[in-house]
Amino acid sequence: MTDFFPILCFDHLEFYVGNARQAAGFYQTFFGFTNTAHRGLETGSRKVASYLMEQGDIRFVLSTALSSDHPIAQQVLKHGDHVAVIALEVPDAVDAYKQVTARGAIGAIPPTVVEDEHGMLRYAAIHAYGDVLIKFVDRTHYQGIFAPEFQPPSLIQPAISDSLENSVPYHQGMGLQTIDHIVANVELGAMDQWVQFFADTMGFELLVHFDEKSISTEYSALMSKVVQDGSKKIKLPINEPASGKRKSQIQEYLDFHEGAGIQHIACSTHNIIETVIKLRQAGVEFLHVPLTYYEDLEVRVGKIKEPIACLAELGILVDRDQDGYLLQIFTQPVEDRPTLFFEIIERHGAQSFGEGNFKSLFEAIEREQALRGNL
Ligand code: TYF
Ligand code: FE
Repeated sequence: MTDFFPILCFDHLEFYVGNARQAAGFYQTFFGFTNTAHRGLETGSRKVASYLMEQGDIRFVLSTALSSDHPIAQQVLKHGDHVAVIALEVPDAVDAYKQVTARGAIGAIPPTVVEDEHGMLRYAAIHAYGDVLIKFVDRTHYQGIFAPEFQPPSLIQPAISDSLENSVPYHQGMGLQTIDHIVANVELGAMDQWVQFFADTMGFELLVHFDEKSISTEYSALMSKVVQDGSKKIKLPINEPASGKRKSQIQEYLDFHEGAGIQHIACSTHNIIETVIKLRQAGVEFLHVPLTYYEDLEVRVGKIKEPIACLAELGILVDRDQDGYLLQIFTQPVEDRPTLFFEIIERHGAQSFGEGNFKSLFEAIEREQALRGNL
């Protein structure tokens, strides 16, 4: 299959949150992001305050409403803090929008141009699963740090940026490099429609497919399909609940998130051991893996560069496919609702998603679900 329009990379993810200033502090302290730009009352933004958080090539924008009647406030009331926008950088946002809407995508923001002294930024957006928007951002004629209204924090918040410079060496943060994939949970029966949506409107292809049998454990079950663009840079797995003895982890998400949405963001690192040591030191909590997982690890995955004792101590999982191996680890949910979590991943050739770890992983998730009183 060929793409209907080129995609350069993930541009950013926008989170809608209840308190963007505090969320910025969380992603700074726990995950090692740096606040590189801000908009708010001080920069002339009267309705929304946003913090641009950067690490490696990853950009998160944390946005909050400044009044209760703003749509961001209403979406946060429903979902809690959540990922609301997947922004993709494209060479031509008008063309991307025309292509996808002509093929059936529902427009959310028609092609728009915003301008400041740094040039013209073009964008447009369409509706995807749940309340998530897919935004096309065209930076061809824009040289500013992020977007009009955003200013470097040092100009407006000397106290925060001073303390930042004295903290972690923040160009590297915890070593997170890129967004590897972004996973959505959708309602029972909706997965295939969303796979079809990405194929029909964006020309994405189906990469892999896991059915109930491959990933159902005693209690929890789910189905998953992965779509990706032609350049293989944009990988979007989509999960739906399947029936098991107890409520599927996907159903638990849907209940607490009140509908479909983003379940996890996988961030790549070149050195997962160093990254996880730093994240743990900062206070990030990960899923607990039983030590038995490591007993026959080398038999299952063969020779790897990393010392297994070290992986066991940190709770890092390993899987191998025909192209190589990968290391991965999952955080606990980062919200009070059991919704969004993060994955840290280091790929050594493998382009898959850790299927060999599904059983151990889902059993670990189920132990956490049980602690939450999941029935
Ligand atoms: O993205 C993936 O497919 C892997 C595995 O609830 C996974 O990270 C799938 C479902 C899930 C947690 C992890
Ligand atoms: Fe993943």
